[in-house]
Amino acid sequence: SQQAYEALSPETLAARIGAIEAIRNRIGDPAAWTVREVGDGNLNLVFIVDGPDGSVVVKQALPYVRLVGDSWPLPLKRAFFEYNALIRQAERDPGSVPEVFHFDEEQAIVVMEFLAPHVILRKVLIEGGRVEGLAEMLGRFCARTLFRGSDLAMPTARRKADAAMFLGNVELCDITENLVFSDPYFEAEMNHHTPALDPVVKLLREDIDLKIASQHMKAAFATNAETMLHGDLHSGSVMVTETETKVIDPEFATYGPMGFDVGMLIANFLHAYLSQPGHAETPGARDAYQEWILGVVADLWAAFEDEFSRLWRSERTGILYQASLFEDQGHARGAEQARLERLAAIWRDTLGFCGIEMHRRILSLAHNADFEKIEDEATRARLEARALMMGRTLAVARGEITSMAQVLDLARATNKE
Ligand code: SR1
Ligand code: MG
Repeated sequence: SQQAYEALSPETLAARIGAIEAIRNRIGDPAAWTVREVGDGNLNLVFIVDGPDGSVVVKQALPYVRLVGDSWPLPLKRAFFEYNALIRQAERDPGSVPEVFHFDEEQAIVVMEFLAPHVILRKVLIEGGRVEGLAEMLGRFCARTLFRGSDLAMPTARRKADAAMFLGNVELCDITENLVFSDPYFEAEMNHHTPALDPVVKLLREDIDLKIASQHMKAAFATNAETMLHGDLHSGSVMVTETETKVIDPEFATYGPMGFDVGMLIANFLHAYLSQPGHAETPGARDAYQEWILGVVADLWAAFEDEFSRLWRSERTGILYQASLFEDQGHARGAEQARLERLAAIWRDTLGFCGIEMHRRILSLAHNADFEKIEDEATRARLEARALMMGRTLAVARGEITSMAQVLDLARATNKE
């Protein structure tokens, strides 16, 4: 559009975008649209627009961080990164993300498929709901988008162009670099935590090994431009029905290490697991539900490994570990050994990122409803302390934890402390 940027409102939306054919054709006459603003995230405006023939979601970036206000400006360009990530994710894992119908860079607007009756996964996990195929879809999504966005699969000139473009998402990377990797470990201005956690927080902030681990993970995030990441893959970025899972909100997309997305996702499942005693009513039902969550964590990693391995064997068309290098070793033994070594490196990173994400959602600016919704402060602090201690072990001992069984045992032991 030629008009200078202006934030939409439910009152102005139909007049502002009603003439766009791609939207009109899909949902019908703008004179009959009804518009609701439903954004409850930290950054953007989100509208659901219902027309006579259907509905769409209109997402618009604001020039500042919604959670904080206009004292924290944030570039509109994040809508460009979100749009570009969405179309790549749709190519690399068809059906995994909402379909995009229209993008307007100047107005920072992405118009996309309205997912219904999907709800945010975090809400489902807090309420004890289950989703068929959740782990498999998420594990496959990670493997496909991470593998196919890297030099394992892409023509390297395209990967380099994409890396250069997505590394331009500087301000959102800056949020992650500060809020995730540094703020939890000192008294940063925007931090907040449940007051009864003070002694545990003191312990963590005096922990040299943990500080070093967090900075090693930050170095990996900031400098290892391995693949296109979703960049903010937590349970608030996943929408589900009882049988379907979709991934949304890749505005933090950047080029970074594969373990980042997987680790963040697992951290959020572990928060769902460890916060359950603050939500579930009956211990029997709670125990079974917690075990279901751990099953999701295990199956997610297994699905990631399986799909990554399948792609490794069938789509290794990039400049890395070329098949021709290994041809003289019967049954491509060398390529298989290399695959296992890559997966071991991703696993170690995954644990590191997971531990750090478990900390930042309790100590930094942006928290998780999983714990925030626990009204009784003493209960919340007790459960959050467990998550902090588990996060510490994962981050610091990431090189020694070599199996998922160890992670699950650690979660079960932590849940009893
Ligand atoms: C200021 S933005 C805070 C957090 O919200 C987003 O969802 C990201 O997770 C970010 O770290
Ligand atoms: Mg988001």
